[in-house]
Amino acid sequence: MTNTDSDNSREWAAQAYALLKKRQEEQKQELQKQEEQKQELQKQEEQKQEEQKQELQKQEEQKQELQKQELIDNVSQESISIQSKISAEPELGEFDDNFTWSAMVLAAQGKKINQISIDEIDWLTKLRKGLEETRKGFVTELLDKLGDDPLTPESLDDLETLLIRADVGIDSTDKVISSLRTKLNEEVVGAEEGIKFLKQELKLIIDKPIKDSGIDLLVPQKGKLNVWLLVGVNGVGKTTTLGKLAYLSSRSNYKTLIAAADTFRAAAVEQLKVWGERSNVDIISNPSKNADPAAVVFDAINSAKKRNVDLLLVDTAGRLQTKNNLMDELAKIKKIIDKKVPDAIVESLLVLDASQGQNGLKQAKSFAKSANLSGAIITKLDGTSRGGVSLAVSEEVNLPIRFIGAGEGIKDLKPFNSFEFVEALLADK
Ligand SMILES: Nc1nc2c(ncn2[C@@H]2O[C@H](COP(=O)(O)OP(=O)(O)OP(=O)(O)O)[C@@H](O)[C@H]2O)c(=O)[nH]1
Ligand SMILES: [Mg+2]
Repeated sequence: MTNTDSDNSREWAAQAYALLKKRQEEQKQELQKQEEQKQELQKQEEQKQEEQKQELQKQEEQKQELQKQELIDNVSQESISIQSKISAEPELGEFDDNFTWSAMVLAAQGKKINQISIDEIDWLTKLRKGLEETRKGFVTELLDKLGDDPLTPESLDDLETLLIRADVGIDSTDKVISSLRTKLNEEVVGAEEGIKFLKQELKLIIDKPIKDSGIDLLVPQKGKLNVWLLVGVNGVGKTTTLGKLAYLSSRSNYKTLIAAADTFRAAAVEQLKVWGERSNVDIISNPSKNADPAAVVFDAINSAKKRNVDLLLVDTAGRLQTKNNLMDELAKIKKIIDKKVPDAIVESLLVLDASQGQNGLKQAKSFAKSANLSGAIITKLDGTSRGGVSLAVSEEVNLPIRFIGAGEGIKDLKPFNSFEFVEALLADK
């Protein structure tokens, strides 16, 4: 964005802010009314639960019974903590630098004032804040080094080091640096122009696998069963991401169903239930211990067919006894889907934790070899200094990034937008 663009956009942002503020005040009154009703209902529910609990306690005679109760308490405590993470609604913050930057990014994509929402501003603010750590060791240092002087071969060496340090990966870094070198040989490149060129180059890298896939934005195809498998090693955010996807999908009026195919971890189904309730999506699970994940998927497909489901989201285990088991299990799940619904549109989405940097990239490569992946979802972009790994995933594993997550809330996942990502990665503050 140039200076003149910035001035116009600031004015634009101020108008947008005033409009959103007014809209929010009206909504607040309505929300307060709803909140009071909700609290009243909750009070009644709590009373009912308290009565039920007392009744249950009376029946507890044996020690075994007491232990069972303890287990239930543990699970519901976990549920409460997940519930509190996922229910935060965005509020219009101050008219500050965050707002202005977010509004400018929206304006640069052709959005009109009355088309923007607090949700979008909130998301972009989160993304920019989330990538702050990555930027700190990168853009800030780069701008300091460049000053207002034109780029030199030495500043390209500095840039090379900084890109590698931000986990952008060797291949992507080589590509960007050699394009810049060619440009430098042809003309004088000022600092601002250099950054603009860098943004373009990074965007090209991220966009390539997306373009190659022929699908710009991954959405369920209507009239067919779409099955999205969420795969990845343990703890990367598969279940959380699935919960956020269920919310996005049901809110966009796709008939959605969840298959709880992580039968390895005991609390996985309970964790999913909380997300399912929050997004109003049903879950197919098998309560028996060590149930076969492929059998859960089998049941879920039957149910999805009966209910005319658009999107079936499948949660899978991240940890099994060995890595081979994990791959075998995924293959078995795939086989069941192919056999039962050969015309289903299947997406195998690798969930990657950005904070794992190059380690995550290694995981991606080994999954890509055996799991026939069709896309990636990058999570935990909030507060990591390794956000650059997204570029390495695009360049070195050739996977289109489909969604990104930057927080534990239900709304903290959005379809991937390469323009917004690169703007946030190279924002100048
Ligand atoms: N900060 C942050 N935390 C996240 C994000 N996504 C997930 N988490 C957290 O990461 C932790 C692990 O998330 P899960 O969704 O349980 O991960 P998983 O891959 O399903 O884990 P397993 O089922 O054990 O393999 C939880 O504490 C989540 O709240 C994110 O985008 N940002
Ligand atoms: Mg999980």
